[in-house]
Amino acid sequence: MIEAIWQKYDDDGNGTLDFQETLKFVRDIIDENITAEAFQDVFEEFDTDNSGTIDKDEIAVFISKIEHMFHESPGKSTVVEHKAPNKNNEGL
Ligand SMILES: [Ca+2]
Ligand SMILES: [Ca+2]
Repeated sequence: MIEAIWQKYDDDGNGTLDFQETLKFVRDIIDENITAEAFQDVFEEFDTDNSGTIDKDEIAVFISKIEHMFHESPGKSTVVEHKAPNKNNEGL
């Protein structure tokens, strides 16, 4: 997954995502209307070594937190939304 992100968003191919590249990624997957100002704080939070770029270790943390934001289930990984018994084998 991370490799795919890099291929898509590391525009200059230098192996890290700079602010603009990361912003593009975030706009695509989280919030297309997020402002650069609003994202600045997020970027700095995840740029844990303060290099000014996001490397693959940093994006891994980022993604895990994003996923947590999206699936706000408290800790349980077993998500069974469709409890209805599959009576007639239709629908899949
Ligand atoms: Ca780059
Ligand atoms: Ca960094």
